[in-house]
Amino acid sequence: PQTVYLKDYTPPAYLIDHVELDFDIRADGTTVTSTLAMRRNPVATPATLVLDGEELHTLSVAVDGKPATYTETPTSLSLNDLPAAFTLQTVVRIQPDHNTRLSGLYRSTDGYFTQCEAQGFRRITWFIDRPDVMSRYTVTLHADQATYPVLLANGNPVAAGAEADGRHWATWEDPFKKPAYLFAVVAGKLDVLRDSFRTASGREVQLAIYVEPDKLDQCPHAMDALKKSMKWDEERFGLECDLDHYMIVAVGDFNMGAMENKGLNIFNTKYVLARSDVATDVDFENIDRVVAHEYFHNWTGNRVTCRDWFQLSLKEGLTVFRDQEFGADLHNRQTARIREVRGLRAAQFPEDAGPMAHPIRPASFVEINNFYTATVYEKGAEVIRMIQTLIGRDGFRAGMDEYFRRHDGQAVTCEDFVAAMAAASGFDFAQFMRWYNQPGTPHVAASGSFDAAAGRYTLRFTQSNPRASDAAPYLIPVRVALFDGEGHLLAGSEQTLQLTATEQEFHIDNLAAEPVPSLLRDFSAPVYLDFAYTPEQLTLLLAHESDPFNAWEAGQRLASTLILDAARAIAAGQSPQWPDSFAAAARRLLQTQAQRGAAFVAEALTLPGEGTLAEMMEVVDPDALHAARNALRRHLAEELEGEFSGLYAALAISEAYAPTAAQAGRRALRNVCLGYLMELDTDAARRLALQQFEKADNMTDQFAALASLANVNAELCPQREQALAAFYATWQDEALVVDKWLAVQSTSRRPDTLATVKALTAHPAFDAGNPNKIYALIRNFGANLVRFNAADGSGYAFMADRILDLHDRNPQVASRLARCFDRWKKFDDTRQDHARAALQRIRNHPDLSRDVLEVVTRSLG
Ligand code: HT7
Ligand code: ZN
Repeated sequence: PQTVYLKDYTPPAYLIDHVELDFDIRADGTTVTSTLAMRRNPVATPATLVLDGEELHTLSVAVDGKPATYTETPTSLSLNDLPAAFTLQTVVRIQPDHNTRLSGLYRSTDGYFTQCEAQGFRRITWFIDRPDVMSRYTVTLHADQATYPVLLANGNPVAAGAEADGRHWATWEDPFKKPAYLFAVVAGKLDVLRDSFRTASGREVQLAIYVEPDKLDQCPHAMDALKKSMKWDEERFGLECDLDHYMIVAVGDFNMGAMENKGLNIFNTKYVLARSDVATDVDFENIDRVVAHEYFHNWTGNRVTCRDWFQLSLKEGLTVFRDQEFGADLHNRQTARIREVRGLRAAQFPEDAGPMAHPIRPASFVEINNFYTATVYEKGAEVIRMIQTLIGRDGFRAGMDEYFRRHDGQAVTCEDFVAAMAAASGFDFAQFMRWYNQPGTPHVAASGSFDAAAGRYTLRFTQSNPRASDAAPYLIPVRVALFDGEGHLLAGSEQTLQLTATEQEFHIDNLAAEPVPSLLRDFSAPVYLDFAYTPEQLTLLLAHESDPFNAWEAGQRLASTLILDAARAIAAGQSPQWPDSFAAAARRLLQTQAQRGAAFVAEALTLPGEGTLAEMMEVVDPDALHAARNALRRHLAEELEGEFSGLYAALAISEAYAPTAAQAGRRALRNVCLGYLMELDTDAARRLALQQFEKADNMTDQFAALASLANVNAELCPQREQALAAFYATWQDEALVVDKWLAVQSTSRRPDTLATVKALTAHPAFDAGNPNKIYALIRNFGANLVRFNAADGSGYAFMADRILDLHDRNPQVASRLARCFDRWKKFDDTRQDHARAALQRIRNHPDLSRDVLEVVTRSLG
């Protein structure tokens, strides 16, 4: 397969001013008639017109109304000798009912849906399918009226009517120019929840959420989130909705989370449907964030879009940053930041250290779908956050204003964005641009020394990039503060240091005694930071640091050291040792929950994940690591049983369920307590979990109880069997809850998890064509460090089978599964041999999809 390079970008030879599309949707196929008003691009060198297409059956091609001569390959249609401006009409037949890739126009249970980002539009009609070709669209849909009563497209409805044979039609017009990836149509039998929003300038926007029949009672939260997002964007960034109609359509078959098509967002049901008995607090919060994310794209992505797909982080990093800020304002800023960093360390840091490492703006790709990654999204958001840290919130807002003033209606590059920020703030971002172009997570080693005579504290920093040893030094903002030995913040010590060189030092004067430095507060840069903290210093920061992130971070550092030491001991056949000080610090944390907030304490008591810890090991021993982490959990449970039981009782909520930050925090901490009590492996704890499972009036508590029971590895655990069976019996008709049931089994610690997962692939609950089911059961198993990386290679072999089973049917999802192998080279030789064999078996498969081939080739490389 061909590699595409950023350096080869050239402007399109032709532009398309207007697109008229007619969809004749029938059971045996859809006929798409496309009429394009085209002209030569004045800034491009004249060339053959090459249109993109995939799985299209061409019926006719005409230029200015006359049949045209053209050359067709499976993926291109070329025409020569064209006038400067002309109308190109093509008629194609497509088969959405057989489109299992869920890209282009495809069938799902309740009708027809589209997904065009990144390159799905070419699966609908011949087109110049690239984001810098922006056009106005008029779209007409024809379909059977009884089966598909709802006909939607981007923009505004302009006309509709009935046709012969019980069919009907509707025409939509989008007043905004857009790239083809933002195109969408829907034809289905759907219920709708309607509302409206009055913008700051007084325009009325009609809002609608379309869902499968009988799910309207699960829509109000998403509608609420939409209205909150619209208001927030006006208040924080002065950005108003430009549309008359803003529609969200939920579909159960969807490769990713949601899609920001102009005025017609299409969402995975997972990010729309919620009711307290079927969705957890985390689900509610995710819905807020994803609804906001897609809405925010209307400005950062749609009004100003990407010049080419290498610039993907231009819209995604910025929009993730915006949805993070919205989520922090709406819920809990402290824990939002902690969770963002937890997620970054679990997914992006390993990616940046593995075979798929790439800068937030990649220099090349084989398949663009492989670059919708944690790096482009989450590290991209961290890069935007660093810009805000460097120029301040007001400077950042001024930069955003300048960005829209310069580029509204254009397809631009990351340089354009940063140039607007520089112009508005006067800050020099030349060195900062390296964050866009270099892969890998920088390592920053810091050390401190105190000159008592001079009252001077010196902080020394060295930065390196193990993934790219030739990488030039980054501009790294490091937020710091100093504390005295009693944990008091030293007045005036809070500042943002700018690291710019490989080695650098900073002096802080007028100090009476050696301070305790708190470095990288609020996680001010996406780096690994090493500092030889003593356990006492970390305990002090955990108890006293006023920056919640760094207080949490101190606890994570303490726990990581203990777990990694314990893993080494276990591997050497010894018992782990736990200092009394750790349980004592945890006890103090529990005692301060009223002041510090339950949500914070819940996060602080959650140990670093196995994946994050594995990154810190030279050679990963998943069994020892798993045993060590669980042993520390058990140690805390034994030491703090009384506290956990007491808090569990005290945190019960008597008022009606609401997914508020306050209630969610209490539930989170209460369920952390339950989780620790379950580590005791007692019948009393299991009965408590079963009681919570049975009595819960909300999914958060029911699911937390189920998850803890699902881990029980006793010969006989009636509570476990009872809860799993009851959960499925109750929720088998709620697809998203069934996903939870699958996930809780595939993430289980139990040694028989692979056998369970295999058995579940044959269960009626599983559907090998549905991405949500595949992610719930198969990808979650791939993230189960100890079970996926079983020493006998059985996890790898199973995953290879699933990938080969799926690669042709849905390459995007298969390719995401292939990413489960990313870190295979960090394991011992035996595991590596098994993983290599599995990867080679995949790679050697004839006609392997481009998506999977790219991932597997890089992995083996
Ligand atoms: N911009 C959207 C990306 C997306 C996507 C990409 C490839 C394949 C399927 C997809 N579905 C959605 C989502 C977002 O970031 O808002
Ligand atoms: Zn996005």
